[in-house]
Amino acid sequence: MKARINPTLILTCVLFTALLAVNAAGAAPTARPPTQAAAAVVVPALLTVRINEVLPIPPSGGHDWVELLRVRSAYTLYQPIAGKRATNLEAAAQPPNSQSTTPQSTDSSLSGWQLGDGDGHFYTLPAALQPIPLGGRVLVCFNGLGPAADDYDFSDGVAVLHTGIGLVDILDNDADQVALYASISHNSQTLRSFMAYGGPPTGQAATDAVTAGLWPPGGG
Ligand SMILES: [Ca+2]
Ligand SMILES: [Ca+2]
Repeated sequence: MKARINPTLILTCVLFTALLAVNAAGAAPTARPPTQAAAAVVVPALLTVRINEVLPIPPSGGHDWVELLRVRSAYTLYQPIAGKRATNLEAAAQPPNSQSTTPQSTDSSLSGWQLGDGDGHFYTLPAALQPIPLGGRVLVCFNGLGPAADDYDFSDGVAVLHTGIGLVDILDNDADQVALYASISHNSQTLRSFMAYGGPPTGQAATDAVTAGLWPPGGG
């Protein structure tokens, strides 16, 4: 099902991605290559969603936004015995002839996840959002238009969400941070991705990010 949406709003959120977005850091998974002494067995991809880009300073008439991306994550088991050595873990994790946007696990719902800044503002991803496919993106626009403007359909690779009137342009222009939790309960176990800009992060999310290994201690 696809909610009604004003194409102009999508354009406002998407148009300036390449020029103005700030790359998120610290959350990208890294797949280790197999060693020569062991054969690699790659477990199919699991849900890994990261903050991909943020726009804290929008162009005139635009609004802050954050883009989430579901990346492919592979766990590699090392066995002493042979098997065909995988040379490309991501490719090996993908079944033959499948599409890159095909969901690979059933735990891909982001419903109830929370995305927030360093000032205690948090947006809860709606239950109506479809499961996010591999390679799929979720664009959260902090524009106050509310869920009536949401696009939950990933058929074009991206769902577009709109915050309510109480969560407009929450990203400070000079310095702020963005945290993505997989629950309304916030701790190092539920923190999925984190980034900060303009200065050192602060508060509980910063502590959680360091504990979770998503941000260096004392990193700014
Ligand atoms: Ca801003
Ligand atoms: Ca803020």
